[in-house]
Amino acid sequence: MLNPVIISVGIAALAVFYYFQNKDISMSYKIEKILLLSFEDYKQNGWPYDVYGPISHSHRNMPRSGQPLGWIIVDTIDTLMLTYNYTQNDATKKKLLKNIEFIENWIENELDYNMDSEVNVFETTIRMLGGLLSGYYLSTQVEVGNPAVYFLKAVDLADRLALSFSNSPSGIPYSSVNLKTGEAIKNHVDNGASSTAEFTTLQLEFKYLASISGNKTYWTLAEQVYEPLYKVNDILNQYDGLVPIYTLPDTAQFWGQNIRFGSRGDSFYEYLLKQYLLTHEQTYYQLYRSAIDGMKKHLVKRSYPSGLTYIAEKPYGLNGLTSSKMDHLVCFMGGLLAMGATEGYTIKEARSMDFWDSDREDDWILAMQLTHTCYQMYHQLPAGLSPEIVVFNYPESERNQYEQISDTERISWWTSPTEDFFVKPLDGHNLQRPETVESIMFMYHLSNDTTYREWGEEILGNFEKNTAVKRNGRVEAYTSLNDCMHVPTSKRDNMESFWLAETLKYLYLLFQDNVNLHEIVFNTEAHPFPVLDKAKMDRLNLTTEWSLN
Ligand code: DMJ
Repeated sequence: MLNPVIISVGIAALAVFYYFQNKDISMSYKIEKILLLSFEDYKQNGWPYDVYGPISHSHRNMPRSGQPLGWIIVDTIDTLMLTYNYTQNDATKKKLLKNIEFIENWIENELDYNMDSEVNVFETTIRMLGGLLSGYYLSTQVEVGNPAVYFLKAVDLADRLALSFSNSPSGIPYSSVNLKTGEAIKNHVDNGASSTAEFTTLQLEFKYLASISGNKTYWTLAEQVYEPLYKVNDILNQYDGLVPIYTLPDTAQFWGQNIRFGSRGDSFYEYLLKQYLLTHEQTYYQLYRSAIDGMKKHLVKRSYPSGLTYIAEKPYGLNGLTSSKMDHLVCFMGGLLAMGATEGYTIKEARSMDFWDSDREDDWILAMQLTHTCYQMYHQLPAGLSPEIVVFNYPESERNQYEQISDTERISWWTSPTEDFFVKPLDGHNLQRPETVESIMFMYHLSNDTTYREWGEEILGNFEKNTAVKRNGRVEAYTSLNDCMHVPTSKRDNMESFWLAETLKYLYLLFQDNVNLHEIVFNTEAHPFPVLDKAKMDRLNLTTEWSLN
């Protein structure tokens, strides 16, 4: 006879299981609706322009030629494909299919990169080349889309972007290129210096393209930036693996000493690890390791009074004063550290693997702490959404180590309820950025800890409540905010392409169950590429072509 206690425990467990399963399905459905609403509003009122204001329906293109680059369109295609693959709702699937076909037709027949305009090489690579390449990859996987459309357009664009490397004596590309004439153009300000994160965030895209096209030149070009950069500046000895945010492309020398994981520094670190994850080249794990060790030594700090962990800045070099400012952009680091520690396996699996060591254990703990801090940057704000930049509080006894915050200045800053951080009046805006939900998505799948889904649900709810554009009481779109410190929120008339490419994609993936993080690598704009096949790399002779010795 069955024991009645066992039967009731079994029923209770089943009820809990169904509750959570249904909850995740309803979260998925909610995100699908937000995605379709955001995209279809753009399609109706902003198509095919690069910049779109969902409040006024204003729109414009970025290049001076006036032609569209496909900024929002190409950035969005793979989010639609992924959602098409996962959705369990037939009506949603049909709508997604219609939109995917509409976009694909436009890319094939209208999008023309032969435009007499100067574009930023980094932004165009991560968003447009990245979007086309993941469109190619997913259309070979999910039974929707024609891979040839994406592949041919990707090759055409990459060949134009590759000309940015042509004038530079050091091998580091200039920051812009004219897509028609091929003229490589230096940054017009900052003494012509390129952002260090920009020319070190092309490698995933160019290496993946080399592997699918069989053309090794893409690989060689993208990789050639590292040897001069590391050797000319002696990064491992002089900078403990860290890098200032500007580099002069002609000489490969750093320009200035400002070191940070926020804007212009961020994805330098991201692509060291992600190259290793994509290609398994050991050199890049070693460079990543030295950067993370340098970060722990010089930049990881705790706030006062609660001890929130954050990554500080060194605006005057490693021996100068510390700035306790942190950009929201830095919030990708929780997910990156977690992926670096586990290589995409769950923490339980990773801890029993040969590669596991005390550095990785320490990286994992830091990943949890940083993700918690970034969640607090949402949770403590009146709008429940993070501002662009926060400044962390430090104890009076450590004042001499930090750039000083004067008491008179501080009076005009917003103070968080726990007093751990402040927001300056001009830094309170929210641009629908992805970095925190990106880390939350990685942490959930690598730990299976449902707390991360709860945080994601809270953040999504706040986007819904506080960024919705309403007309006659009906939600028509979602937009950026002028500030997160006051509710009702003051809206800013711009929808960023990464709202569709990244923020909604990462939120959606947070609530899916089959996300295999050791078979794909997301580029810095959340476009997924498959881990490269070793045998194919050997066949095409795709290997690391430099060393530090
Ligand atoms: C995106 O374009 C990319 O994630 C980039 O690496 C950093 N900034 C934005 C999103 O915030």
